[in-house]
Amino acid sequence: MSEKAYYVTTPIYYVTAPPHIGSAYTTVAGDVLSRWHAQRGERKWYLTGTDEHGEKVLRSAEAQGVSPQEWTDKLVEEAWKPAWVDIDVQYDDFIRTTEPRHTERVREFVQKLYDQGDVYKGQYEGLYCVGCEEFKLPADIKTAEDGTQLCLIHGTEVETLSETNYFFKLSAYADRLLALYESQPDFVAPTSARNEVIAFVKQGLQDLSITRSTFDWGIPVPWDEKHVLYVWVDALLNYVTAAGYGADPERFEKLWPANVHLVGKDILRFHAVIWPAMLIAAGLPVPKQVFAHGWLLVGGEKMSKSKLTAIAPHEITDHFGSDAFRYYFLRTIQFGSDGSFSWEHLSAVYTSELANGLGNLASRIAAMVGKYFDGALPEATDHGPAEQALADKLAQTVAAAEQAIETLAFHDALAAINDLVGAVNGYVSEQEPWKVAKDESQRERLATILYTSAEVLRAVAVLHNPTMPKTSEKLWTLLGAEAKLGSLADQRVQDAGTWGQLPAGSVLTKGDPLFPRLEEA
Ligand code: ME8
Repeated sequence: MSEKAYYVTTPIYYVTAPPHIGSAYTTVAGDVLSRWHAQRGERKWYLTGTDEHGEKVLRSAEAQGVSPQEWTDKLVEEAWKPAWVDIDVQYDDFIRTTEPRHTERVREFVQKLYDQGDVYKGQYEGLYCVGCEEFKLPADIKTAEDGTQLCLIHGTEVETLSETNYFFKLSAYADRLLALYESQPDFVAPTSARNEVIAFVKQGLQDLSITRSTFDWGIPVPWDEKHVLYVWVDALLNYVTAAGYGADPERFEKLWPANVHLVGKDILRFHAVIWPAMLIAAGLPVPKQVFAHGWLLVGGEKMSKSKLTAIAPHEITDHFGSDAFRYYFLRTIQFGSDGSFSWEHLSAVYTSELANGLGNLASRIAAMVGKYFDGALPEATDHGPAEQALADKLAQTVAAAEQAIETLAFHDALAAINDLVGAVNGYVSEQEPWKVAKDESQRERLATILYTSAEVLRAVAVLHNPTMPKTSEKLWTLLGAEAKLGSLADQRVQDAGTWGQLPAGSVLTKGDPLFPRLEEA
């Protein structure tokens, strides 16, 4: 393995409670992206994990009356990893910040910054939100009617800290950060996030307190063990420690720099300001991109564990299955914007696009090939303008989907594929194969209609495989494609638009519906 892998990461999540669909949203996006690159035949590496130090996790463990290590061990194994199985996420690595492979490298990293004079001792006086684990600026705070100061994100009261801590000279990196945003224009995406970050850095940066001394649940600071590292410095380093930084140079070279860090917009500044500054200070390359997506909202506010508005992923997958979950969130919310979840909307999209759209089309085609051709796909000997229009549409769809994924516009890619399915449904309605079948002299037309429809479904299976792997496998089986074309995993997205790949003679079988109707589920 010498070639650089496409390396995609999610935030590492605080283990204070089981995951909800907000954390699942980022994790699905990362999984689809990494599977898409695998489907292109590229090497890829998908990292997720858990952020286990800091006051927030400590307090949640204390509330349970257990040690933070016991608490995180239990939640990771019993809640987090199983949730990723529920939504069919295949990560290549799962890092926990309490693992020695992480803590040891983190200590080396900060020692390096200290030795080279980027860290000094000082006094922190200011506000802190434990929910964000963030030192807050006046602009991040709102004042309630009774005068309490509230975090804009959590709506909870911020705390006043007065601590002697070690500081990282973040302010010295503002110019280098601005130069980075200039020379690497895609470093922060989408554009709204980029503009926000640039405006923030242009105001000037304050040095960052990188240690805490009022509790001990964290990585001890190597030169002064009365302090633990600030949880965000610890957490951000997961992206390099998991990739072998300081431990496995060969592996590090194949993975770093990451192609994209997927993050929610709540943690954009950490990733687009503090993180590149830390990397520049250490002489390491910065990631190619930090992409900030929006929030899943409930009643207009960010869904969150602390506000009890959390929905567990399995509540949805139990009824709709993991593929519908994956499809729904990426299809209906523009990646980069906020979106609201509702059961009614999910049911409506499931029924119209999945059950009645793709599912019904596949079963109708398989049923007609069964009925009129004993299940063996006939040859298309009468390929005319209507068929060519679909072949052209397929090629355009592949190009559009590829381009959309390139910019992480999952919603556009899935819209294009859904549109293609709609076009085949329209074609079948217009061509009325069930009527054509009544006329023996029209056998070639009938054969052509069914071949054409099945051939587009062949490509749909490939295009949907990263998003809906279980359904795509079922579709591949329904089409009898494996016998002649090999496994679905070996099909290449970029070749999916080449017409005429599904061989005549493939044996179609109707099987169970791809998407059971909701009343049957
Ligand atoms: O911030 N809508 O962890 P976290 C969309 N440990 N995405 C959401 C969401 C919502 N309602 N709620 C959470 C942390 N997310 C740190 C990260 S990384 C070095 C350390 C997603 O458990 C979104 O990706 O609070 C958000 O950025 C992340 O979960 C925050 O997870």
